[in-house]
Amino acid sequence: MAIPRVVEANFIKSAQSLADSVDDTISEVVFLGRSNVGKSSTINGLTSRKNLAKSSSTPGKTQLINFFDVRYVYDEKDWNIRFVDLPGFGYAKVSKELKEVWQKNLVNFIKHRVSIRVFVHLRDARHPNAQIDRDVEEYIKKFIRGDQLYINVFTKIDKLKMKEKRALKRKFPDSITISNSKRIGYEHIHKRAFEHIFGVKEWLN
Ligand SMILES: Nc1nc2c(ncn2[C@@H]2O[C@H](COP(=O)(O)OP(=O)(O)OP(=O)(O)O)[C@@H](O)[C@H]2O)c(=O)[nH]1
Ligand SMILES: [Mg+2]
Repeated sequence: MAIPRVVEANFIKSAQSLADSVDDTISEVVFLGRSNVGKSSTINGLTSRKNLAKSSSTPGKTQLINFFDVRYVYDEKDWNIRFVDLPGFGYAKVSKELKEVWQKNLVNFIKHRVSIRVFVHLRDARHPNAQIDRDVEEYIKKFIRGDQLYINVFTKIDKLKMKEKRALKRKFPDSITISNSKRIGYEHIHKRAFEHIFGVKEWLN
């Protein structure tokens, strides 16, 4: 089955808050989740670019809102989407004051940015019931608009045993599971986002 293919991805800008973000004319997919869950790695994996978004084993690597323009080709046509890499929530190693400013900017962005069409909530497959993630899911679902989609994506699936994978799928049947180290699962994110944003109903063979 033909799936949308990323042919180009470019970093556009880092912003501190909604106010200094880029224009809001392109549909956006935002990647949010706890610090170190793999947000930046997932953007790199989806775009097949090693260092497009800066990833690191040290939590708190991404400190700003980063915008990337992504061009897909599907059905011999170009389709444009913007990916947004966000700082992780729950990162504690900065001053309390700085942490509060970050969280305020982040919350304001996800609530009021009109061009967000898809929320990709990345969660660590090893800790599927983390309280902070449950709180974030509940929080987003309180203000999500009718034209926005929320998806649970479990990262680091390579760390699970077969039996654990099956249990995770049973508990979260609508979720997507991926591994950035094994580079698996990306087609499900591409398809789900694309279907929602562009209203694709049937996929080409
Ligand atoms: N085994 C495994 N490691 C992963 C996976 N995804 C990311 N990592 C590793 O996890 C660490 C954090 O990845 P990042 O992509 O920087 O995480 P982030 O969510 O962007 O982190 P912050 O920017 O700090 O919020 C890095 O060492 C990655 O190599 C995965 O699917 N499997
Ligand atoms: Mg990051």
